[in-house]
Formats: sequence, C-alpha cells, structure tokens
Amino acid sequence: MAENLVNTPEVQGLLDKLSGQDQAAGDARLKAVIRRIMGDLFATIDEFDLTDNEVWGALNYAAAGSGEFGLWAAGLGLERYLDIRADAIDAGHGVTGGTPRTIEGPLYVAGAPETQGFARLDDGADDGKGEVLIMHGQVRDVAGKPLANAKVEVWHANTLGNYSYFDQTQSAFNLRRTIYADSEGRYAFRSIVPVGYACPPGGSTEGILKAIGRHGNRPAHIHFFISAHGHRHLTTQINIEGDPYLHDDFAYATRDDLIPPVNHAGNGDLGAKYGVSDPFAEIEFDFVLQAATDAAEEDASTRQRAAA
Ligand code: MBD
Ligand code: FE
Repeated sequence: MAENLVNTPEVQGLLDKLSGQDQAAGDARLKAVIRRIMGDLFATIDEFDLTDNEVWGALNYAAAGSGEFGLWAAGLGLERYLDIRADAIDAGHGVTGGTPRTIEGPLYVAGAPETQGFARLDDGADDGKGEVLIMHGQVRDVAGKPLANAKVEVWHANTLGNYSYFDQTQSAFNLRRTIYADSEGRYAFRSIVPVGYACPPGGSTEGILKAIGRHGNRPAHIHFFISAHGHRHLTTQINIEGDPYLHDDFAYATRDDLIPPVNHAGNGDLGAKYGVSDPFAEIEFDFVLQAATDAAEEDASTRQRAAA
C-alpha cells in the first residue's frame, strides 16, 4: 500500500468532494471542519490498519451507546479540553482572577426550585446515611465587591452517588436548587455530603473505559452555575477533600483551588441558625466572578440540558 494513502490525489479529491468543497452552497467553515475530521479518521484507519469489522464495530458501538455521549465527553477528556482551551484563551487575553471554571458534566436539570439566601437541598431520604452538610459563602467580583442577588445554582449526588431525575427513585429536584444570594452576596444551603459518581455498569462509557484499562469514577463533588448581571457565567464544582478519587477523576475536573477544607466538627452558631445540631460538615466557599465584556459571556453554553 502507498505510504500516506490519505495524501494521494485520489483520497485528497475524495475529501474535497465529501466535504462539499466543489459546491457553491453550504457553510465554508463546516466544510473545512468536516474535511479535517474525515481526513483525520481516514489517517487513523490507515495508521492502525483498522479492519472493516473494527470500523463498523466502532460505528455500531457509538450508535448503540449514543445515549451516553455526555458521559463520553466527560470521560474522554473533551469537556476538560474545552476548559483547558478556555483558560488558555483567557490567559492570552490577560484575563485572570476569579474562581476557576471546571466542567459541567451531563447531569444538570433546569427548573430547580428557587429560594432567597438559603435552601435545604435534600428531601430527608438520606437522613442517617449522609453526614449533614452546611455550605455557605459569598459571591463577589474580582475587586471584592459583594454581588447582591447573584444566582447560585447547585446540584449534587446522593449518598449512593446518584442524581435526581436520572435516578427515578429520588424525589423531583432532590439535591438541586437555585439560590439567590442576599444583599451582601451571601448564600447558604443545608444538604448531605455527597458520594462520588460511577458510570452506569454495563453502559457504553464504562465499556470503553474498561477496554482501555481505566475506571469510570468521580470523586465526591458539588456542581455550581454562578451568575450575576454584568459578570461572566461561571460553571464550576467543589470537591470533598479526602475522597480516594480526589486526584483520580475519570472526568479530570479536580482543580487545586476547588478543594475547600471540610470542618467535620460542626459550628454551633451556624447550626443553630439553620436548625442543625453538632456535629455536621461545614464548608465555607466564596465564588468570585469576572466582569463580562459582552452579554453572551453572562450565559451558560447552549448545550442541551434536561429540564423538568
Ligand atoms: C457526573 O456527576 C459528573 O459530574 C460528570 C462530569 C460526569 C458524570 C457524572
Ligand atoms: Fe457530577
């Protein structure tokens, strides 16, 4: 076989045609992207001498497992790469400061109940299994000014590592809330300390990960969307320190500045304020938002999300 089969005139011509280069109609940018992706795929098939059965097997596997594409994006580092790239673009523009971003993951659900200042996230079903958690803090801008009425959307797993909505055994919006910060930018919630997530056993993501010698586990974490008028939308998470997977996350989302200390002794005054007696887990964490330079930066990506 020819060296560099993809570079032969025959295959280059095929790439031109299949990507619509010889057509006036269509989107030029999309044509260029499709040409690159198909060319890279052809080169991969050639380099690894993939058989027809391997190629069709992969296509069929993807088609059958496409319900987990959100998990593939997390586990195959695509989500992490988009963050690395966003960070690099910011650095190139001299944009610094603020709470680091980290991936959204595929388990956000729009429409969670909204509250002012404080919310209890859990429905009580994990009482006696989960450690009670009170997390609180302030939302500020990079200059330290509190952001009154900032929107704090929070979601996390239960003591089995499962998320409501996707786990039909939980009540609607269990462990999901939208909290509007008070006039000082302060938010607080009561919940239970989550447990790490594991990819669904027998699913397509787990199948790929096993085949390449990896696991599909995430350390315990809590997700946030933080937003405020005039500021960049922040997608982030905090990790629960001490988790065995803290630095072995299958989605590569752990970041040094997102591992707040957990005070397991409780804190009498704080507990009294929210009707919780010691001991409980306390996490104090402030979110710092960068100023937006255009309106689009104030919104989350337009990624498809579940809504209930
Ligand atoms: C999760 O809970 C999660 O946060 C990610 C990124 C992927 C799968 C499950
Ligand atoms: Fe998660």
